[in-house]
Amino acid sequence: MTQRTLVLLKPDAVRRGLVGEIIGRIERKAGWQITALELRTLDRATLETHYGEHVGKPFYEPLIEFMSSGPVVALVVEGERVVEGLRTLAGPTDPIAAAPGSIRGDYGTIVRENLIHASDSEGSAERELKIFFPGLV
Ligand code: 3AN
Repeated sequence: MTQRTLVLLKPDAVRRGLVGEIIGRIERKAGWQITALELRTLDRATLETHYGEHVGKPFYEPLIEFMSSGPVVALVVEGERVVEGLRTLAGPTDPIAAAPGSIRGDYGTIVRENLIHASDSEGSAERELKIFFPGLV
């Protein structure tokens, strides 16, 4: 089943020079394709739309601050079961609980700075792709 998903390489991944490493892992999955890619600094309005479900949670403000602290790399990835596949590649939210071999498990320590965002369902992917790549058909 071909799908598409939104991936954000967060400011910690860019600052630490892990963009190539992470994109390489995505590229090496057979049949997956990167169909859009951009380095950009996110404004507050974009982040508030993206993270709307977390408004009011204690980690919300620090999350918005962190996500706007430097450029991110936004990507669209397409391919076989790519929504579920990228969540597996990323690992669970808490990098200490994430298995070695996953991106968060290999490179992360704290929950906020967990390197990568990947849409959590096909519905979220469509919603998030409209926010970050509104020109996409
Ligand atoms: P995921 O990115 O694994 O889907 P979400 O959507 O629950 O996780 O959370 C979005 C982002 O909010 C996470 N990637 C992380 O940066 C941050 N976050 C989530 N839960 C916490 C928490 N308990 N403490 C600090 N930051 C958090």
